[in-house]
Amino acid sequence: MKIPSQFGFYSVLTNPLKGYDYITRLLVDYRIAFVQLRIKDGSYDEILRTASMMREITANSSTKLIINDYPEIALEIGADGAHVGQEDTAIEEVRSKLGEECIIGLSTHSLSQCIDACSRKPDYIGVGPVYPTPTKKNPDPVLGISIMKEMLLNATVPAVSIGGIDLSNIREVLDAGAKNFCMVRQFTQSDNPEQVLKDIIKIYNEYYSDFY
Ligand code: 3NM
Repeated sequence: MKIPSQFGFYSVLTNPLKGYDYITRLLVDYRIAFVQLRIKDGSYDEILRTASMMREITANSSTKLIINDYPEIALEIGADGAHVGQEDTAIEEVRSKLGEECIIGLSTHSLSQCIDACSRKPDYIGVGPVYPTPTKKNPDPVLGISIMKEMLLNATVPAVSIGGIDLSNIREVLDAGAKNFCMVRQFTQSDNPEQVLKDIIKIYNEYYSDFY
């Protein structure tokens, strides 16, 4: 397997308050396994420039860089991987463009999508939204903890829980067996993201001692 089944915090960045460069450096310093660039309303050039800058920061680090929605940018800047949604370019096409070495993630929003996605052999799947989220423009119906749990039990590739997860409910997500999670808004929109990151790590280490 290209990536471990347990990698903890997977950070997705959309308009981070402190800037893409600051947050990416922070994630590298704390050895966070993944940083995903997810710009929904930028021009191709802006996304390309931001992605290149993040590539420089993550190069030779243990933090893998994933580009959301733009596999061609992932290819151009030599990112570690690409993430696609259910409506985006089919994973088979992305795989043939980016090659076997590339990490490819696929979002799933129901048990049937989870089972179908796993059969198409992404390197990991997203499972969400676990809770209501204002971060995504047209979010799929909320899964809740019990459907998330069912999806995690049925996933045959590494899975990362996403959607509405914050410091107030992360223990519920971990209690249900999630080993990997995203927390977009609370982390990226904080004026003290380092403190949020420390809090995330502290809680995660309560469940998986000395993971970080
Ligand atoms: N994907 P926050 S939910 C980017 O359901 C994204 O696949 C989702 O942001 C999915 O942590 C989501 O701020 C937004 O709720 C997550």
